[in-house]
Amino acid sequence: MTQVLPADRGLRRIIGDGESLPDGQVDGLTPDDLVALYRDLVLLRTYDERSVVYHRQGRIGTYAIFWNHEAMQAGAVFALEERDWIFPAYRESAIGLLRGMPASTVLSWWRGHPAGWWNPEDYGVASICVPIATQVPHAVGFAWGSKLKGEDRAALAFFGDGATSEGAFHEGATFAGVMKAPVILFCNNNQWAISTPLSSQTAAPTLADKAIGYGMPGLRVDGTDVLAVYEATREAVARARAADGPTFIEAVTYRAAPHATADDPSMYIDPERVEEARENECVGRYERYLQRIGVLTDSDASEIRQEALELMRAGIAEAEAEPPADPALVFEHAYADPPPSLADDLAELRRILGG
Ligand SMILES: Cc1ncc(C[n+]2csc(CCOP(=O)(O)OP(=O)(O)O)c2C)c(N)n1
Ligand SMILES: [Mg+2]
Repeated sequence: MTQVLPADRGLRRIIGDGESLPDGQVDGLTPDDLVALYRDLVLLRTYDERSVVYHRQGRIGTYAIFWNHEAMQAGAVFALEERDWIFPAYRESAIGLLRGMPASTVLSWWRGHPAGWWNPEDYGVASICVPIATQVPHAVGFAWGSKLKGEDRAALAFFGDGATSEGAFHEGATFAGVMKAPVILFCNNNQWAISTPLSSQTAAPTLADKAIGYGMPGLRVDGTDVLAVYEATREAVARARAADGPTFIEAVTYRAAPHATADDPSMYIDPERVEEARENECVGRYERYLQRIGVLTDSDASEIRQEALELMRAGIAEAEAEPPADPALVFEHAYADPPPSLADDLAELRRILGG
């Protein structure tokens, strides 16, 4: 039986600060890999920044901003193979872009349009879960099922610090440990669950400490260091492939943007911490690292940014070109035998929409 040790409380870090903190490196990553990872970060950052603008222009609905979460998302996905599945929450809504999903699909999701629905099998990306932590048991069940079928697949569930207080997280993590499911439980600890701080969420010194209770290793990384995230996830994937079971990763950051476009964090957040997080934001931090080690020039960087911007412009144009959805869809798929009152509700909706 593998011995599970308490989590190391120190934060794993690879990227230095260009001054007193030296840069490290990750074995096995070529210069092309390093640039590919940068491309992923820029794609996510551009998606996120454009989405906030599109929201303000009334072109998408309420949007969960993930600014400064890109390193956790891109670093973790980079450690997976195509056959491995990703189980996102709303904070990782654009994760499919890293698997070739069109930007218009994700934008349509935020427009509440059925063109935003995808077949998870096409991308190895499950549906976005908004109910907190519900994707954890989905990922664990998927991973355990894959193991029973003798497939060599891992699953990775993304969730937040707040999710670790939910029953669904506890059930999923317990199951994963007992069944030795090949799953990675990836917690983006941004230290807030809307306005609830981490200190109200748990009395545990770290979230990674929870892992020992489920019989799995807990790794703790700097969530704004894409290379540290990648390396930790790669270790977790190796454990999953070696039939050693699940791993819990706590990636620590500080939420540098509102919870969502409908939130006003000035009521509760510490502006100095936000300022500090914005100065140390993950895309710029990685860009400076790549420039220090001579892998990225300014013109490469601006070309990559331009490409991402064009992809987004094309994506929103495509999403907006979709014909309006039939309002009846709101009522479909809810009941096998719909109650008669739904017909009245639909008629009222059609009247309001003028259809
Ligand atoms: C089961 C459930 N309860 C409450 C909510 C309302 N809610 C939406 S986001 C959120 C905070 C979640 O925080 P965290 O897990 O830290 O994720 P983050 O938003 O910080 O990425 C809550 C409580 C919900 N969506 N689902
Ligand atoms: Mg959180």
